[in-house]
Amino acid sequence: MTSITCRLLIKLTCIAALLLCVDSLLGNDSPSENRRLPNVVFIMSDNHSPSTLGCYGNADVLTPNIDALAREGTMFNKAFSCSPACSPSRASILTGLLPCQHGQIDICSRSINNECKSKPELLDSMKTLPQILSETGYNCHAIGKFHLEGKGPDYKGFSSWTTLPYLAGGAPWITTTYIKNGKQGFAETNDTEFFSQCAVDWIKENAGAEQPFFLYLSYNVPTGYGMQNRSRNKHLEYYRKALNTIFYPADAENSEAHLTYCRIFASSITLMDEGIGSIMKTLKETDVENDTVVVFTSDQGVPAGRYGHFSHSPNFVRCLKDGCVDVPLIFRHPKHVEAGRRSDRLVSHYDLMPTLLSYLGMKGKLPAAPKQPGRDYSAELRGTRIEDWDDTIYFDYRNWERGVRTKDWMLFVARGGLSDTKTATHNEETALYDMNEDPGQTNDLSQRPEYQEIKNRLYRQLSDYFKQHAHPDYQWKMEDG
Ligand SMILES: [Ca+2]
Repeated sequence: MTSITCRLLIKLTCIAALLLCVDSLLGNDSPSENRRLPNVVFIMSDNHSPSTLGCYGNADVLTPNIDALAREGTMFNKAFSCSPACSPSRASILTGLLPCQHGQIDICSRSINNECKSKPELLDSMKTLPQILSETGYNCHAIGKFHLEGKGPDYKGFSSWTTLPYLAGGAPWITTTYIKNGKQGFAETNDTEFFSQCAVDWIKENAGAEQPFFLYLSYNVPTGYGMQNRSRNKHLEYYRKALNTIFYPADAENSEAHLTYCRIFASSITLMDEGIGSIMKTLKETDVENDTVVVFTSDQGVPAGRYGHFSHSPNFVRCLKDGCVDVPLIFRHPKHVEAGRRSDRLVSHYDLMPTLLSYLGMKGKLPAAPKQPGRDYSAELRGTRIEDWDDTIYFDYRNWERGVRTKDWMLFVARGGLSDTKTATHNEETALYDMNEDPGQTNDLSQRPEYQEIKNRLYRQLSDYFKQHAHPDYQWKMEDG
């Protein structure tokens, strides 16, 4: 028997297994109905806080297609990335692990010092969501920004891809240099439109296959204010007329420069939204709309004027506050995910992999090691409020800053100074916020005597958590508080 025949037999066996078990996995009441596991279209924007989406309350930015996803699906009001930077967040989504576990602790090829260097070999040794899905019979395809160190998309579980050069965080935006299955190509089109078209074409080619698919579509917008070239975005003219004040309730002044940034930012979101609309139309036309779970989120947030900062401006900072780590999160799967539901559960990107695997009936496929930080909130997708959910999440940035957030409190600890203070005054610095009284996180209580007890309790909680989870190379010698 040839190796090709062997692979074909294994693939057919996987598909047969999927067909047999799908009804019980999805909780379907009619087990005689012979259906396969659903496709998954995972759509991710770049540097995109929920505040610039209509469904999250923004009245200025046009996002009719993302708003429709929210209307027809379940939306999370309190979803967060565990890092404020692209590469670590993406690695956490793909592995279900904290940066201190998967080793992609900062943006590609950047480090503060030796202790804060990413470990590509560690990331490559971690099992990824597309690897697990492909082993279970899924056809996994990646489009757009990849931005991970180590080996390329094929080693992360994708059988085909059209992405930016793997380490590239951004692009010229007006044209697209891409890597298609290992070979470089060039397109004379705005890359948002290019990636949308790639997704539409790929779905058309694969929707009729027996094999379910996992499409990972990673846009590289809206990214930073003012980064996209304005000449190729057809929506900019609309925002020049319609947007006359900066759209965020920001701490930044309503200057012409900030307004220009906002218009470019908004037009890039609307262009992406238009692409998402064409993808949804394609799912419908290819008759797989009801058999496809669509997930929309972003890799992490962006200040967007909050704290007076605009991403990638000269004053650019990353921090662990809202505006840097808050993300939109929407799931849509007709007749399975409850439509119009809003969940207030506090969830992190590291919860996504266990949730999706559980939703697909593959909870047992979660890797046994390293210790999984993620929790399964798939019941929330089915319309059940999880009463015993622990509304506590953790943050981890470049082995330099860590944080814990509960419903009531948020504590940051940084070695050498917190990012947003910009000054390193001593070896370890903390900030504590009362999330009920000060949801904007402007009043640091960490030095106030009356808050020492809560600060110390959270500090111990944070320290214990990272002792349990961090790779030995990323262990801190945190004091017990
Ligand atoms: Ca990003």
